Amino acid sequence: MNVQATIWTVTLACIAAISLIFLYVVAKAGKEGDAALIGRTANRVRPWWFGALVVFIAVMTWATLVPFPIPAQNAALKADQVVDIVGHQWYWDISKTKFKKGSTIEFRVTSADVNHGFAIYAPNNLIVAQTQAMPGYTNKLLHTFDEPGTYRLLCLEFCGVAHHVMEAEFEVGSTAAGDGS
Ligand SMILES: [Cu+2]
Repeated sequence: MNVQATIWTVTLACIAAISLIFLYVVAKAGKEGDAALIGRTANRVRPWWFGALVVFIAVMTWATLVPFPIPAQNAALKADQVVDIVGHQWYWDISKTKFKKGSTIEFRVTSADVNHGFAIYAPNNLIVAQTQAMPGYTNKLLHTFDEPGTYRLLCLEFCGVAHHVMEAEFEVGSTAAGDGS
């Protein structure tokens, strides 16, 4: 199972668990209980729930942010190529669209008008990298193209009536970077 499918499955499991707790509370609502007993039990259990919640949040944060997907924005990045991307209503201005397999590309992404979402889809239609294209600001995105094929660039943020036509393509050749060709 890939990362996206795993996260999706975990999310669905959590939604199911919360729904079950909700249904349990609804089913129990309106029934009389021993107020003193409920108070004592809740006080005993609460620190453990709180501790478990802190551990859960720490583990999930670590699991979803390592490796951290955003490169250092103010440092020089070790990329094979730098590609400039400018989002427009409603097209992408791209300085280079053909890369070699295994090459690490630094995308410098900005916008000429409104906010756009810059997202690269692999040939199997899964997102492999994304960042915001913002007017007056350049976001750096680093991605290594390990698999050859046709990658699609789509806008992820609604930016006007023709948002859906903001498509472009990257071609990643089967020749590896460093072959000298
Ligand atoms: Cu858009």
